Amino acid sequence: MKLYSSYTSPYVRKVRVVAREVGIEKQMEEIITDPWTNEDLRKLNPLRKVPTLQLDDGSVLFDSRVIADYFADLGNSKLFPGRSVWGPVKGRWRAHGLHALGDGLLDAAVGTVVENRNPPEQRNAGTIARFRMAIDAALNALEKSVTNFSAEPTIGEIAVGCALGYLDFRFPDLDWRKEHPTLAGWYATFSQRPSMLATAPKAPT
Ligand SMILES: N[C@@H](CCC(=O)N[C@@H](CS)C(=O)NCC(=O)O)C(=O)O
Repeated sequence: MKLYSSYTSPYVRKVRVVAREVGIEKQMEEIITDPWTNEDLRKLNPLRKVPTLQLDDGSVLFDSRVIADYFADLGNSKLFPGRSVWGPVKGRWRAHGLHALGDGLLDAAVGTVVENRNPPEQRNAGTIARFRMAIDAALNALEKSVTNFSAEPTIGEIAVGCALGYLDFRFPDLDWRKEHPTLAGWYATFSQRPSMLATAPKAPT
């Protein structure tokens, strides 16, 4: 299978981390592409985004949530706590809720980066302020809930780890650790996992 990816996308990083956590990373070939300019990517994914996964039978999966779930299935892992005949597996909604919060933090951070690529006179200050409020509130919510994080990571912890890594990569002046010391302590350990070390973002493009 082929993973259309980039070295800097945090959504791609999330699926790369999952692939390594569940041990299927050698089954995929990575094709580095620029989703902003590669119109051929749209033939696979009408949204022209990375990550996009093409399976060996030619079928295509996107976005990162779907690809990560697919990888977890392939690796027969419990990263996405599911359902049993007795109902939701313990921790199911905590993990999925944390995944949504991590992705939402990413959406606000990536949205800010994209907005700031516009010439200064075209940037929307209101949009940037709205994203900033979401980033700050998400960090505060994570600081409150980090003591409930699972010691054995789920997709929720992975999404949060990738989001914090992205803040360090693109917002080095944010200093989020100062106001969120417990989260910072968790991330100091989480970021040393082999899957995180192997997928650290490369220089900004
Ligand atoms: N919700 C999507 C977001 C993916 C996404 O926005 N990827 C960015 C790179 S960070 C992209 O490909 N952007 C190209 C575009 O928006 O045209 C996911 O989780 O996969």
